[in-house]
Amino acid sequence: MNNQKQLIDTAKQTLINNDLGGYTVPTHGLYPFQWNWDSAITALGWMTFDEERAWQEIELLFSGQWDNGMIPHVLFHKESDTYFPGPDVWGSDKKVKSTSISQPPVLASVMNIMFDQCKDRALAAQKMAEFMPKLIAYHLWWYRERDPKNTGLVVSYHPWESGMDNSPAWDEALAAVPPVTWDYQRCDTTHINASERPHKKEYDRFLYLVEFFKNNHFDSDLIYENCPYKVNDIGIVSILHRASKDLLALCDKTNISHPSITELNDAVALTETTINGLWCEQDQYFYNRNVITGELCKVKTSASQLILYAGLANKLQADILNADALAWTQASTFSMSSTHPKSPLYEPQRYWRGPIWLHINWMIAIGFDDYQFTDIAKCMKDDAIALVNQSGYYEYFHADSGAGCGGKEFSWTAAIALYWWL
Ligand code: 9WN
Repeated sequence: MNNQKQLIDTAKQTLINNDLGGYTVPTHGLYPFQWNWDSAITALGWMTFDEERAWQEIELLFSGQWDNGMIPHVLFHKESDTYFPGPDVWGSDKKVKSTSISQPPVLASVMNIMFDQCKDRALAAQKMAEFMPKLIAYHLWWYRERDPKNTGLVVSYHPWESGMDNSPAWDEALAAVPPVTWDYQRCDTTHINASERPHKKEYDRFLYLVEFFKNNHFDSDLIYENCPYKVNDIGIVSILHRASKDLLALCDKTNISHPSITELNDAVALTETTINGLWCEQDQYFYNRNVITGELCKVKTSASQLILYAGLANKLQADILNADALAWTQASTFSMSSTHPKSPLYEPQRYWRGPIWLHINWMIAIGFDDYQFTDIAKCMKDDAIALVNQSGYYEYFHADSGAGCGGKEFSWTAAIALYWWL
């Protein structure tokens, strides 16, 4: 058992060690660039001991924003040969080299927390004035480019965009994507045991999609029409929904008037009326949907619990999710595993097919707390603390043994510890 001071010092030192001069890599070697949602979460950790540095993290993230408003999922600020695929494969043609997809947009929710909690009010006000138009442009991009038919449910084009890369929820939709036919050399399995990473068959399709975006010149209309992989990702829908509400709250708090505020309000209202398209009456559960087939992806992953974080479940649905989650926590030693332990697709060590991810559980716990289900929220937090105490700041954790998996000295795990409970 570590003492509190040791844990805090190690968490801070993890962020400091992973700082590449204004942005924080998730971990050295395995992920040597700036990732979108990692950086947002990591800013919360920086905020607890260096507010200026926390704002800088966000500034660097905005530095890679595309003209159409998208904030890419990876910014390749500096070259590195320890990661694949790099900017050449993505066909990056922007000033800051980047990927051509985004990631779960938790940024506005993080900025809302930072605006409320930062002690240096002058700095917070100055940063907000600078960042708000960019943040609004990012959210407008999601609704305009990813929901051109106004369904209320944005689409995602790549499992990497979900941030939950090899989640079993994507298996069926991804199987319809052709594999690439060229040879390539992965780097991830040189850093990490292959049993904790996606299979080649998934990488073959991940790369096909990357090429597809490049071959279509990143043209949103063409990609929307022809992409062989299109899903309503419940994680992205939920995180975007809460973030849009936080963004609107930020506009109020900072007295920012913007011509698009009505558009954002409308988008939020629309999602509230259409979210039940992802509710399966038979299974009494929210699922992702394969937009190409119109079918729900009926695999139980914890991403669906983010619906509470979004505030999108009605009372009955929330009660059902709570009862379900209580049983879920009993099914593995630690909670909440990313795939239900009783699912035949559960693999407790393989990346997004079972392990526990603390930044996701932090969001899920907020959702349960918001709905007054405090027992489950407390259980998730206690288990998160136990995992770090046992294994340290790993990328993710084996839900049964509690062993640390994936990358070591991981930024978002350290940041979540600093912000959530230390
Ligand atoms: C691809 C950085 C990222 C996270 C994702 C996680 C993993 C990348 C990879 O690492 O994805 O984006 O190469 O495996 O799945 O959520 O943002 O930590």
